[in-house]
Amino acid sequence: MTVRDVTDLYTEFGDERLPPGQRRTDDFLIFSMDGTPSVDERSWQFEVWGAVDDELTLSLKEFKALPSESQRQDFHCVTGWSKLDCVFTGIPFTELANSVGVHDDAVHVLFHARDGYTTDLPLADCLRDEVLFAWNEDGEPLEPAHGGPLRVVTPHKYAYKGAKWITGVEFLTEPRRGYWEKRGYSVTADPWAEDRYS
Ligand SMILES: Nc1nc2c(c(=O)[nH]1)N[C@H]1C(S)=C(S)[C@@H](COP(=O)(O)O)O[C@H]1N2
Ligand SMILES: [Mo]
Repeated sequence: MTVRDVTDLYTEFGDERLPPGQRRTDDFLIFSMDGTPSVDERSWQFEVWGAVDDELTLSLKEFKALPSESQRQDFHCVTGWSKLDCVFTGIPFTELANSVGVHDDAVHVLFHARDGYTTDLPLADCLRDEVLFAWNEDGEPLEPAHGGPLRVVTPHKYAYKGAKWITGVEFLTEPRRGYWEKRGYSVTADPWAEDRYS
C-alpha cells in the first residue's frame, strides 16, 4: 500500500505540528453526539446534491470504485486531543467534486450523516487533496464507532468537520450551519489559530 504523508500540512498554518492547546493521545478516542448508529452496508447510499451539474446516488461498492488513495494524517479534536499519524484510505473530496461538476456559484458545503449530524465548511476548505471520504484506517475497515462504513477526515481542521457515517454532501450557494456550528463552534475551525468558537 502506498501511503502519501501529508502530516506536513501544518506548515501552511503554524509553526508546530501539534496545534496550540492540544495534547497528544496515542489512542484514537471516540467522540459522538449520540452513540453509534447501525448502518447496513448493503443498503447504504451516498448522495450528492445541490449546486452541481450531476446529482449522484452511489452504493458503497460504486463509491469505492472511484480513484482512492491512502494518506498519513493528523487528527485534532476541538476538545483538546490530537492523534498523530493516522493512515486513512479513501476518495479525495476533489475527486468527487470533479465528477459531479460543481457550479460556479457554489460557495459552501453541508455534510449529512446517518445519526442526524451535519457539519458545514466553505467550499474552498473542502477542495483539498487531504479531505478524504475514508473507509479504512490503518489498513482495516473503519470501525463503526469511528464512522464506518464511510466518514470524512479533515486534517487541516478540527475533527468535528469530518462527519462519520456520511450519507450525503450538499453543495450550497449560501452558507448553512451544521450541528456544532449552530451551537457556537467555528465554521472555519483552523486548529493552528485556535479557531474553536465563533
Ligand atoms: N456523524 C457524526 N460525525 C461526527 C461526530 C458525530 O457526533 N456524528 N462527532 C465529530 C467530532 S466532535 C469529532 S472530534 C470526530 C470524532 O471522531 P472519532 O470518534 O472517530 O474520534 O467526529 C466528528 N464527526
Ligand atoms: Mo470533536
